[in-house]
Amino acid sequence: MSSRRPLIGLVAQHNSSNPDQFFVKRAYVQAVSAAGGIPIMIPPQPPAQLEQLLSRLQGLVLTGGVDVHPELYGEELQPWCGEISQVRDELDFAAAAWALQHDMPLLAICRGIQVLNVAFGGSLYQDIPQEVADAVRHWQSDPGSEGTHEVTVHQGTLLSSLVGRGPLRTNSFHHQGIKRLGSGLKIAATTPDQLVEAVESPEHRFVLGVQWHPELMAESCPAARALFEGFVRAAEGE
Ligand SMILES: [Mn+2]
Repeated sequence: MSSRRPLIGLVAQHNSSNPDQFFVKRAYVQAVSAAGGIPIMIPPQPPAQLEQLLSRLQGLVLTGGVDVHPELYGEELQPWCGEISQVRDELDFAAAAWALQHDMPLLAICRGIQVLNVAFGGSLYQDIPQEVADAVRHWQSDPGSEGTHEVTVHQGTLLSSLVGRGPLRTNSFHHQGIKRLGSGLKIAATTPDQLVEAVESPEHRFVLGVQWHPELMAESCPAARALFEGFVRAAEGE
């Protein structure tokens, strides 16, 4: 670990049902700190100011949260789409675009992988139980520290270099998922129902999205820790 820890931006979470609050869940903060980074919350702010803030960071985490508005991937809003925050959408897509343009290490978690996919021109299922036949259970009632479905890690990927090639047991708290893969993204992991659970961008130094929540498993699972450690190492190389 370098003596000067990299600054890692955590995109603030926001729910339209509680619009006066920006927040970041504790587990993201703890996982980034434990991996050697300094976590900083990035709230919404004017675009030029946001860019100034991002330019001082060494890595970006797209955190979990509410659903992406389907108009951002060219589809009609369906009744089974969940809560949406326009404030959150604007912040996430602006921050993601900046990170991709400047090749800043980016770790995209849950909602984050969905934002990443849409930023690359892909689309989403608005509700997996409605739109995917024979899907495995992607919304668990067990605690987030426990894995409930198996994920196949594709060989020759950044993900496999971090966690190994064997299958992972991951938690699952999502009702949406990747439908059409964004152009330029590579699939790094799938569930037995063929849902995409991880993507990465080979054009960038470190752009990785996972559909599960490694921050909730970081204390108990070495493979979850390895994602944050690899990400912070990449940020140290900035
Ligand atoms: Mn899942």
